[in-house]
Amino acid sequence: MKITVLTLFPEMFSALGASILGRAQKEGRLELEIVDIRDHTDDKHQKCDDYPFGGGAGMVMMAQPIGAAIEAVDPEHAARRIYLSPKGKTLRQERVLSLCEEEQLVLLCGHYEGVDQRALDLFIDEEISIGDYVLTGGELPAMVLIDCVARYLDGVLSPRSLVDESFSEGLLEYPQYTRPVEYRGLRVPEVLRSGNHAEIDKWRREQALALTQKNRPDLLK
Ligand code: 4FL
Repeated sequence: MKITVLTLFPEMFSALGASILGRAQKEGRLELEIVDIRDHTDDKHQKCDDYPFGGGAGMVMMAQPIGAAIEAVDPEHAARRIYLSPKGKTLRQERVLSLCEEEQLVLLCGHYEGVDQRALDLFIDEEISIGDYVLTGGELPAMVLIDCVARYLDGVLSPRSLVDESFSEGLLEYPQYTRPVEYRGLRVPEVLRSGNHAEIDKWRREQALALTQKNRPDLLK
């Protein structure tokens, strides 16, 4: 999959060279292109934001540099074009899975008080929020989306972890333990060392259900 990010802060994306995402890129399953919106401005001072018509606090990102950047990276509109925005539909795992089917994504990161609506009307397919909070910009949400999608690209994640994820079907994950058997007086639950896989599955389901009831009762409805 190819993901193009349009941002005023390209240096923020250096984090994506690390870990599993770095490997996915080296092995060619993920291609990341980070584009500086400022490189596409017509303005002689490279201005990309301006005061809002109608007044109000803060600045608005101008349509022209965004339009020029998008048309430069995706001239045929081959990509799914997404604007990361607190006004979008909240990202859920089902949407992550369906986005994995796309060959190409363009992610627009907003800043300041928002983006000129005409840039969204003309160039964006969909707005996605990563949660009900406001950040300084769309860069971290874009990285969250990239991370969610990348772990499903072939080989990024072991198949075993994917199986276990669906095993807990809509519930929160059960608690995990590794060696040693005792740490600061706390022991690994005996059932997990019993070798009885029916009992282990039963225990994990009960734990997952109890945890979901406690922290996310909305998921049980
Ligand atoms: C985007 C917040 C997506 C949550 C400020 C600019 C945001 C955001 N999800 N806050 N963009």
